[in-house]
Amino acid sequence: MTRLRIAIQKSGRLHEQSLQLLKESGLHFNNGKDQLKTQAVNFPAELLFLRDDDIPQYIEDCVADAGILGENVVLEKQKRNEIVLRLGFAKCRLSIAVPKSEKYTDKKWLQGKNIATSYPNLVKTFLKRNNIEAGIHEISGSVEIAPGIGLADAICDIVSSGSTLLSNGLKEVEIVVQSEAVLAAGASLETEKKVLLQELLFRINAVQAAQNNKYILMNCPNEAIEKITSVIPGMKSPTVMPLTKPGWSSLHSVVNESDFWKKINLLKAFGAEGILVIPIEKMIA
Ligand code: PRT
Ligand code: ZN
Repeated sequence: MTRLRIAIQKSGRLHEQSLQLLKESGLHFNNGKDQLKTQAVNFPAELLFLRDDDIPQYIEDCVADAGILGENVVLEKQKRNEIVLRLGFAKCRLSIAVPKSEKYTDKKWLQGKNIATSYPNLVKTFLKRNNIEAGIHEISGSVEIAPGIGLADAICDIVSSGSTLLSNGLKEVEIVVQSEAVLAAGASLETEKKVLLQELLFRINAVQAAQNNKYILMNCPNEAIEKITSVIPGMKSPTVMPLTKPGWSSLHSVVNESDFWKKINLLKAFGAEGILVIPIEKMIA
């Protein structure tokens, strides 16, 4: 039986959310974090637990068919991987940082300097794009201490809140790439695996759409129905049901999470009352 082999991080920042996303997509696994791999009980898939840095090579070598990992790692490793879907979690950026005391005005500051990083390929590309020649000192961890111990003039590392830079006396000066968790897949999957990957993508899309939208219901005077519909048209159109109170209806629709607070005031102004907002589990257009 053909199984889609999906690599996820064994432990670390991406592990929990990767597993959660697959679970919400309806894939159930016999728990297996301590194992190397585990099979889904209700979908032809197998999970491989790996270090995130190893996933691109496993995908290129067809040991894994797909993987969930940081875009930063996919871009750095330059293997035959295709990003098939952005997953919206583990957002961060790969940035260049210099000691706070430095007067950094523009990229020319980097000319002739030494940059410590775990991302030599991405730094190389960035320097080339900006016509800067600088040394790259590749180290695998604790990059942020490099300037302090005299190993480098600047660093290029992952930043999310910025507090690591701050506590090491550094300031972020250039963003090299933005990143988030992505689903990557092999460049030439066999047909049966492609079909399974499409099924997985369909399910993840339904989960993502649901997370971005809310089910909304409210009571409203009948004369407001048209105006409310123009604000929250929903998937096709809202559902309207009469209340036992004459002249009033219950209106049900779907609203995008990001617009919600903007729209709620409008709905109230149109006369909506008793507004309820409910999470959606899956959403298929
Ligand atoms: O063991 P394994 O090799 O699998 O894991 P890892 O230690 O290499 O990776 P891990 O678990 O730290 O990160 C996995 C992925 O999460 C990264 O490749 C990024 O895509 C993403 N991610 C998101 C981050 C961060 N946010 C992040 N803040 N990865 C690392 N950091 C580190 C960063 O290196 C720095 O040390 O956190 C520090 C900065 O954080 P702030 O909040 O202080 O700015
Ligand atoms: Zn790693």
